[in-house]
Amino acid sequence: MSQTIFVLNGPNLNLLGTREPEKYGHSTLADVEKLCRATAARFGLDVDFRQSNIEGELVTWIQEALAKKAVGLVINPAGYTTTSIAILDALLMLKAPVIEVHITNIHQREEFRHHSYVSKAAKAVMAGFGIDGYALAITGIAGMIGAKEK
Ligand code: CA2
Repeated sequence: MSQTIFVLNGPNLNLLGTREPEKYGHSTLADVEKLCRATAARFGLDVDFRQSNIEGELVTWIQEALAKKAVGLVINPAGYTTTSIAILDALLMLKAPVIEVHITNIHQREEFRHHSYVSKAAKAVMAGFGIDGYALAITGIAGMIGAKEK
């Protein structure tokens, strides 16, 4: 049976690579998806990769990850990081490891970006590695679930 990691991306990340490259780099979200698929494939894992600008849609997808028995979930909640108790509540229902990813180091930025509700449900947080943070998160999940490199 296939083992799937959900990779969810929050608001505005559909525009990655088109604005503020000095902060976020030049890679697009399609590049991030490719990187996630390639990293997961090394461990024989599948990726379900999605982006939404709508909080409730992200909540529904987290519930879907639970229903479909995803082996892990990577989330860059973007602007919902600091506001969304609904996303936190959904993530708290998952038994599978949740990894929070931020492309930038949120702790080096404005004070309002420092507090994350999502961190309460995260096994680990990657911040400041650029898009490599997604690959590191997937490698981390592979280790946590005992998936061996093929
Ligand atoms: O560093 C991250 O990954 C963030 O989650 C990105 C969010 C920001 O609100 C968080 O504080 C940190 C912003 C995502 C904006 O998406 C972009 C759109 C166009 C170009 C670059 C980023």
